[in-house]
Amino acid sequence: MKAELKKLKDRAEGALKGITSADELEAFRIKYLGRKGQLSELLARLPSVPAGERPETGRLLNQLKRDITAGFERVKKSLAGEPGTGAAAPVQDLTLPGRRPALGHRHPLMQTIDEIKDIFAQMGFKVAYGPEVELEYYNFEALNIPPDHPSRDDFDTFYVSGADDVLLRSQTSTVQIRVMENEEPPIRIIAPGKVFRPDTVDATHSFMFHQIEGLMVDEGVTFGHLKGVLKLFAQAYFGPDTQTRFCPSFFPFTEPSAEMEVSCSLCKGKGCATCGSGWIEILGAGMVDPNVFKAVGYDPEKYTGFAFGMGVERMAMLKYGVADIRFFFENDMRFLSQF
Ligand code: 2NL
Repeated sequence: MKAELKKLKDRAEGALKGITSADELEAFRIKYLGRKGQLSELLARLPSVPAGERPETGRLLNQLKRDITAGFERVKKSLAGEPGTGAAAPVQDLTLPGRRPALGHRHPLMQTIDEIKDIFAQMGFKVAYGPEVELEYYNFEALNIPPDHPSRDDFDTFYVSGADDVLLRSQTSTVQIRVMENEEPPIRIIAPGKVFRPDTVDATHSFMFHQIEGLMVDEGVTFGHLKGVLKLFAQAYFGPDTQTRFCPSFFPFTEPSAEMEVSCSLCKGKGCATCGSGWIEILGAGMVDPNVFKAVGYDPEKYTGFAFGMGVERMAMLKYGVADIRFFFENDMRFLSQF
């Protein structure tokens, strides 16, 4: 009996060392400490031990039960992560698949801005930024829009309270004026950013949207340069088969002014439900008005330049077939995660 007690002690100690999970620990408890476990089995045989040895054997049995129970408790604590128990470290199953972090990506409008920036970068245009809250001077006067000019109605809004000459910019031309004030030609820049207008929100309008304006100024810049640069841009953005055409238009800051249209990529210019006529207007442009050059201190007899402006939302909607501008601002993951 004594020899069996010793064997049981060794087996239990050995088994405890190999335990790495709560399931294994529970199996150990049932096997050694359970009602039908190996300790109970020996205890049940106590009556058959010769009477002289019985008290001693009983004592040893109780001692063994305490030892095994203590070992069990020690492993239980260490499995629960309690430090300082000297037993096995907290168990980690290295075979479990990892938890993938939820990775985001840039907003589709920022992706569109990046793409357009890259195209113009290839033609030598640098990127310029400026404030979204502007002085009336940069938003209007410097752009040849005097206080009584009717085109102010399209832009006049979102004045900052407490000042009558501070407003949210209605186009990023303000940035280009600031660059021209500080640098001499040659100038080749694009200015992306948020702009604000008094438009009622619908599927194609928003009181806030993103614009990319561009400006090239040097001696001898012509309308031919304007057409060439913008045609190359349209073919890089919409595909090499894209046709372009220029229609007369008006902007206070350019003269002459034009709108550029591209052939519809869906119907190849034949006319369809999306484009109607086969042509889609994508941007406004023109030769910089001499009055703008005078405002920034450039000699309009020496320098000429062209400028253009396009809506980023519109460019993204045309390319990806987005039907409503509001999708860009609702932050619905079902929309955003498609890009
Ligand atoms: C549009 C049209 C345009 C410009 C923006 C510009 C800037 C300077 C001087 C002259 Cl500094 N012009 N910008 C010119 C023509 C059109 O934008 O429809 N934008 C959404």
